[in-house]
Amino acid sequence: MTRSENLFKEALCYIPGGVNSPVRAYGSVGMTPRFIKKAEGPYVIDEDGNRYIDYIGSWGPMILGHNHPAVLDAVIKTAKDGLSFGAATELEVEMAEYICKNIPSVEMVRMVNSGTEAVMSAIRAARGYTGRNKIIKFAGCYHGHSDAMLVKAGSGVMTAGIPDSAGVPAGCTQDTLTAVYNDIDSVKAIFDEFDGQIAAVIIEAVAANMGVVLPKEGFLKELRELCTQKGAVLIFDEVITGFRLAFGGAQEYFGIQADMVTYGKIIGGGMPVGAYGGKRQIMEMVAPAGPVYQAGTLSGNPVAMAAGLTQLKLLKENPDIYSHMAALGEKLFGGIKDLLEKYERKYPVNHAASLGCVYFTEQEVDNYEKAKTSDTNAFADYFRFMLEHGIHLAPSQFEAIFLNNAHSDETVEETLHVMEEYLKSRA
Ligand code: KE4
Repeated sequence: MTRSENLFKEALCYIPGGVNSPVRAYGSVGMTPRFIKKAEGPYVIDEDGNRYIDYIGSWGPMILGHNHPAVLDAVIKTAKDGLSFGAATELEVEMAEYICKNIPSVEMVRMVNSGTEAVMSAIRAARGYTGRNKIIKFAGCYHGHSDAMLVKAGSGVMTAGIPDSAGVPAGCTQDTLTAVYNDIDSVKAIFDEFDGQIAAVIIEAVAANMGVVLPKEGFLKELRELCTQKGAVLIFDEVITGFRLAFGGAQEYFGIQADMVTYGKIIGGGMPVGAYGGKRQIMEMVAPAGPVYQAGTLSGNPVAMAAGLTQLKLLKENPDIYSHMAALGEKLFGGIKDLLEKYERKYPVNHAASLGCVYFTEQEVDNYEKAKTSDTNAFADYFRFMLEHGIHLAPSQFEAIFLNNAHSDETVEETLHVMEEYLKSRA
């Protein structure tokens, strides 16, 4: 048995499903999950010494590549002064100021410890600010695992085919209404039915938890106008897209300003960090400034702030990182499209900047229902081949390929070579 197999056997005795997050269990691809020992740049190395070109990147945080020396140094240096105080620190102020000065729509921001916590808190603030209860989300979008968001969610919920989730009382989801991604009429219908009751609309401006689905031309603009007209808070969940699609995230990439934004992943540099922010009049509802309660023992942890701030500063000071990743995105996803055409596979490839995916279905995918037509067994076969040939992809059709700045023409060419070997072997 390999070390990964042994470790998984042991893990299954002590951790539900053997993992601390469901998608890591490789459930939908029918393999033993690889236990990763270390990582460097574009690579991860598993416990058996196998090296892979990595396209998970910890699900987005490792945008500079794994173990960037400057981020690592900042963590070590800060840790030497103490790991956590449960008191205010200068680093928290620096992080908050940095985000507010660089993201035009964010006038105030609160740090938390995960994307889930960021979304849960943003929704509570929006409800407190508007005095309304209903929330609109989109089928296939994933906004973390807080009760109210586990309705037609993407990511691991979609991967596991869990209709929603056990343990979530109807009372927690009765105010969560689901619209169809890219269908503005489905949003208008909900606003008409629940006129005056909608506190917020939350969306992934590029949906990256049902595979990758891009907003149709004009969709986000219409959503912005509708929320303004109805007095509903527009929340961009930028846990994935934040500081990835551009330094200013989806708001910059699409030129649309949300009322609130949630962050995670990249702003932590690999450490557990989330944040939510937006207009001052909304954020001043949050305790202790206002009546919306939210708290966290490790929120704004200095070591995590040091990692995140170092990463954000490197991204801002080196804008060519974004053009580099965009070019690699064109090379990788364009190359995959060319190969699929060469081997007469009519699978769509969706991508935006450094995010993308191949759908194992023969129709364009612009929403949840179409994403669900994918042949997940065919995906699993592709995943296994790629992994066995040194390419570490997300173990689910309903996740994204994450490029990072440590990838290169060489790693992309190697990936395309393996992809062609796969297509050739299944021709
Ligand atoms: P976390 O609580 O996992 O930090 O963030 C939740 C979240 C919120 N919003 C969006 C748009 C997200 O993509 C996520 C989490 N992303 C998944 C990847 N699809 C995390 C991977 C996992 O669950 O293990």
